[in-house]
Amino acid sequence: MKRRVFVLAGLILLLSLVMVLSTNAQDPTPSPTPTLDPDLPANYRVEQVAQASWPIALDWTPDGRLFFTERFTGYLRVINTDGSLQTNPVWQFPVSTDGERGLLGVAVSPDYATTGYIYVYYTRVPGGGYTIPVNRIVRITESGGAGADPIVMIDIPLTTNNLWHQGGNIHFGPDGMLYLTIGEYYESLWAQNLNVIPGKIHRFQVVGDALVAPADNPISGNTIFAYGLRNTFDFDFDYYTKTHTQLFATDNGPDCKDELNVILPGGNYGWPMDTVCGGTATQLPAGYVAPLWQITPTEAPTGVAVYTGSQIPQWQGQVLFCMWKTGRMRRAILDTNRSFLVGVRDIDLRGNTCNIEVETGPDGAIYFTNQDGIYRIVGQ
Ligand SMILES: [Ca+2]
Ligand SMILES: [Ca+2]
Repeated sequence: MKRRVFVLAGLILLLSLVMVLSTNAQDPTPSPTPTLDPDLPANYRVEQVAQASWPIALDWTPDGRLFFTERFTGYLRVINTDGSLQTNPVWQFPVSTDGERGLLGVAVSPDYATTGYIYVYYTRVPGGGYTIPVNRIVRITESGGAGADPIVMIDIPLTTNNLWHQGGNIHFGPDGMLYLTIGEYYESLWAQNLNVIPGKIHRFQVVGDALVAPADNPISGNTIFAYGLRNTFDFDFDYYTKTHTQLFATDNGPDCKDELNVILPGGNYGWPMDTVCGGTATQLPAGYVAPLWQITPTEAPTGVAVYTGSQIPQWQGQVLFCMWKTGRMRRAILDTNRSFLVGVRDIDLRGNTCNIEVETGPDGAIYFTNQDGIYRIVGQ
């Protein structure tokens, strides 16, 4: 038995080496790396942090409290440092939840300690001058578990038909800028149209109560950071490069080719030209960046986190991502230059599923969510 394991391990190593040599981030048709048996070191377990209804996104304040968004209730909620879930929501947003809309992203401001600012991204029900729903970023001021003073930072109008591909996550980068993922609203050509907001990752500078294009954005005077994206749900920054200017993001394929991408400033990720199901793309756009990894059949990748924690040190720097349809959590293993994929492995979640979000917590643990709650992987 042991011998068979060794032979298998040898084959896997050989296959991994072949993949290292043949997979290139610039290769327009990278081959999927095989996914191996799920793993998690034996001395780790998964515990539920809190029951919650569709927790979409997580972020922590410097004092260690965990804030999260609930898609359908419109509640921004908080878990205190003693682990107790505060009964009253911090704030309730008036959400439209048709299709893939709802209360989606949350990001604690880098200057939270002095301002109390927390940002969210949600789909507002008609009202406030709109006869149809609108996606927007709003900032509230939080103190003692209660919100106040909502300020609308940006509105991104929808049409009645734009039910799908809302994207929806916001995060502050190590550069202090606010990044947003937004799907193409199911209008595929919008992903290539630099005059519309959907189908992109945007990079904003917060100036007072406004979001503006930073002077060093890849397209002068434009908030677009990367484009050609179909429905990127989440992303995280590569804390293992000196500049942190690359980030990792999932993208949802149509009937084929889900992607994990390395997002570079100004990159064109090719949707819809690069994804021909059952055929080969013939006309790739200028500046095209091929995915780091693809998978068919689709599983709809969702949350992403570059693992920076201390609890599973051997996984530091690996890119964790979750799959909506299958509930799998995967880890992408990169080479030391952070540009080649060495392999992708499933993580054994001990019978739990990660359908929505994954993050590194301030305690160094891996946090993840599904429709029923928030969980974390901890040592025994
Ligand atoms: Ca693509
Ligand atoms: Ca995440």
